[in-house]
Amino acid sequence: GYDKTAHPNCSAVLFDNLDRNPDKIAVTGPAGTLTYRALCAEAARWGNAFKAAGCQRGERIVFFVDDTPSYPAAFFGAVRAGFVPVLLNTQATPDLLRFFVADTGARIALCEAPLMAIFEDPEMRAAGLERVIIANGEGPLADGFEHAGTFLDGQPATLEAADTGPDDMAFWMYSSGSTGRPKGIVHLHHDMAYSEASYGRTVLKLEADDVCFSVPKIFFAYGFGNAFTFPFSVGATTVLLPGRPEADRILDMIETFKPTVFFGLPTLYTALARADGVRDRNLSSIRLSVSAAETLSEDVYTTWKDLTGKGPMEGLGSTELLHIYLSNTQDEHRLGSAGKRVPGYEVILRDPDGNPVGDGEEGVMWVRGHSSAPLYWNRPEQTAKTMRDDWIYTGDRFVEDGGFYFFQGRADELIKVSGQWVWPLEVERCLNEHPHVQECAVLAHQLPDRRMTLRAIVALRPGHEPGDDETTALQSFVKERLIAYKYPRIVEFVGELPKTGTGKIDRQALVRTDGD
Ligand code: 3SK
Repeated sequence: GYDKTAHPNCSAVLFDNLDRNPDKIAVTGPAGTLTYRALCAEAARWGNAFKAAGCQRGERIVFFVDDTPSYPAAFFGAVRAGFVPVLLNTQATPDLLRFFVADTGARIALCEAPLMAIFEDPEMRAAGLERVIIANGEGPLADGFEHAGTFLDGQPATLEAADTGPDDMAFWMYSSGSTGRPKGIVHLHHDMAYSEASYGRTVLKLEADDVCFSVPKIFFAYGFGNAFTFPFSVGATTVLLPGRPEADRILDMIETFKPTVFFGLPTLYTALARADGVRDRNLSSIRLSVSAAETLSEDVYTTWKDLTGKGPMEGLGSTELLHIYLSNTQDEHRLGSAGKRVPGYEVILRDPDGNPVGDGEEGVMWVRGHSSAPLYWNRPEQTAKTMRDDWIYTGDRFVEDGGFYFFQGRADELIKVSGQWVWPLEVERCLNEHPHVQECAVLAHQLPDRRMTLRAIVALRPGHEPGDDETTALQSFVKERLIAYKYPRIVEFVGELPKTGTGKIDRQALVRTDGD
């Protein structure tokens, strides 16, 4: 029963609550609490302020902000007025940020106060940026910068939605870009409503009295759905936490704000499951936990189940599709799988020639559904490669068993070691099962003589020391569990693996340090 014409402007996801339950708490957390009435009023002021700043329909505004109530206020205000927020990873380097400003053509940026130095770079101005609005700050500012309070001063607290249509551009996010520059992923006004009608309604099934807490940040499509689309669509509450997601802080937040639905990533569940004193914490408010993006180890799944009564419900999505299209459910769960097709999405596994694979055979996943981005901004070649007709080529390899899909690695990751094919992910999963391993990544590594081999980067659990004995033990473990030639010839030990701004293991950073 999804009719996209019913969704001409995605600010309705928030503003529909004015008729439904205006005095309910929409957002809460250490940076403040707002009811739906107050949040819509703030959003209207933001939309009016962007209009007063001369923004034109479809104009991009870059958002370089953390998870506080200012984020939904500015986001929903901008889209309601017909402007296009671009949600940026706040860990972007100055070079990347300059690229984002130039690529979006933004004149106006919204920036979290502690991050503002990055916008002082004169090249940002050269790229066309005129004004930087500082969220959650105070004190004197340089020319071209102004505090949100000044920007919003005197703006009316009501705003009619612009006459956008369901297929108009609403907001962008950037791909993390495993090769080359990130790509601007353009989402349309009806896309949020579609992810709510599919994953939201058929898998999550939130109620108005739910309290959602997404540790993955709003700029990440997963966090955006968890913190905005799903809770606001049913009038629930969302907990927003700015700053670094350290395990102790997250556990404190759970005890203080008592979320009923908790969203994380495998790296986070691993850190929480192994955090000191976690068994003494009160996690009883959580009725449902969700994990996405990468596969959770059995050990962490089981520990989280012991701690909260239920293991995380695993799913997989993409920024191109806006949210999750494969998921386990509370009733149907297979450990280690990304789950079944979410109603509303079609999935198909194809061989490299584009033909559907036979039953039980491995293939690359293609996905189709109405929340898919129609294009990458200004990137016709990449658009043609990924968005074919209305299908999205994911580049992820899967096998299907009884409707459940099992991730097998990326289509471009297969390497030949000693003349035989190996998927680094298979070795990584094996090492993760070793009782001394806290977390690890396994990468292809080219030796000086151009032969390929495997390099494992391993963080050990407390109480275990890096060294030759540990290296031999890990290599033997792989040889015994898999097959001899798959063992990692190189094992490096680190205290902790680097993470991307979205909380995944930062494989690019590991590749960059390769050979150091
Ligand atoms: O990585 C994922 O699984 C994911 C899930 C939801 C939305 C976006 C992404 C990338």
